[in-house]
Amino acid sequence: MRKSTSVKRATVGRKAVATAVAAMGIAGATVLVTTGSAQGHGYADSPTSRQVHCAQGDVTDCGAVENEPQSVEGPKGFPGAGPEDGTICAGGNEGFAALDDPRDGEWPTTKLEPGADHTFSWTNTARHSTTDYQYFVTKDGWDPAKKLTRADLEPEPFLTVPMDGEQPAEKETHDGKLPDKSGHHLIVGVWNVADTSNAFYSCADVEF
Ligand SMILES: [Cu+2]
Repeated sequence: MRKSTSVKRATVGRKAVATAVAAMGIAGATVLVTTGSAQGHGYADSPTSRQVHCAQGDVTDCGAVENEPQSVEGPKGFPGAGPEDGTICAGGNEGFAALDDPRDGEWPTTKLEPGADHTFSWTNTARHSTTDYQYFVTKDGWDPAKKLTRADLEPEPFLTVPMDGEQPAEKETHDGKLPDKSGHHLIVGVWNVADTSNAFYSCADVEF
């Protein structure tokens, strides 16, 4: 199910790493104080996640995540463990609480065809040894004007990509099928790191 990375994309990815590392020199101290976690290291960009909208500036007043969309890291084990309800999109980080603010349901959405093939992608600025990637979707009747809770999500991920401890690519892609849904939903991407107790969380607003 995994797609190989083209040379061109890998080059772009490497440039992004250099930029992120440079930015971390400035922001690193703040990161350690606010989250206590290691500098971090990846985000979902297809479908477009909330942290990408914030980093690109098409959504404003997001706070710290605008400069470090790759740092939305929290405890792994979702949904049994992991970030608490209402803090899922921020990976439980108070400093990134803007990601859980429902903004009256006005987050920009990516238009998707229900049940269609989709290439999910992540930009990884540190290529942690990985257990798997998982993708969850909200249940029918989810209210986009409320903060996300576990009970809002279908209990099983609609896509799991096992990695067996492998390192992901800088531009990691997963071919899968979209869930058969209609209307505004949230897709929650979870990157479960193999050799730490953490995972990375990315919420994407979509319109089927
Ligand atoms: Cu990291």
